[in-house]
Amino acid sequence: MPALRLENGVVLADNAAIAAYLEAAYPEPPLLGITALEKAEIASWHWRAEFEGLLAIAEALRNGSPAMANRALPGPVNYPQIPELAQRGVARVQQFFATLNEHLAGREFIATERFSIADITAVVAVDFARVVKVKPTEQHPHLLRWRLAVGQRASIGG
Ligand SMILES: N[C@@H](CCC(=O)N[C@@H](CS)C(=O)NCC(=O)O)C(=O)O
Repeated sequence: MPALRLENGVVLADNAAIAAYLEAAYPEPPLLGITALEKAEIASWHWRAEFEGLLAIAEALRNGSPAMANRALPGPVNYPQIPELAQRGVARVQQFFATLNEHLAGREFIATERFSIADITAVVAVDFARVVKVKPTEQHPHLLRWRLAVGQRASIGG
């Protein structure tokens, strides 16, 4: 997961490939930035949401959940869980929440002045973190305000 099957039968099976395809096929509204600097800023925060957010959650979940026994990494090869990585993953998710909260102080969006793929991936990470029992609290007022605002969009929800 994920996978997108196109009308011509081609299956895109990577998030990065799907995002690149959708932006090229449907450029309005732009989600990857317009100017060179916007593209760089969005790519940078998108990378952080994936690596510091989603991969930290995956580290915690895949190394801690009995349902993921022997599935510590995705893909065709089985890898055993390392319990210490589950603990480290939770700590990394908490750090990611703190980083996002600090970054969002006085900002409407994660990157640039417009909604972008960085907001989409960050929402997914913040919401998905509940599977490892990490949720935004009153310690994250800027993160909560941003989550409420982007949740007004029909494509995201509260
Ligand atoms: N190449 C994919 C990998 C995504 C990925 O790691 N997906 C995980 C969870 S969403 C998965 O497929 N897990 C199934 C498994 O572990 O067998 C991408 O970057 O989009």
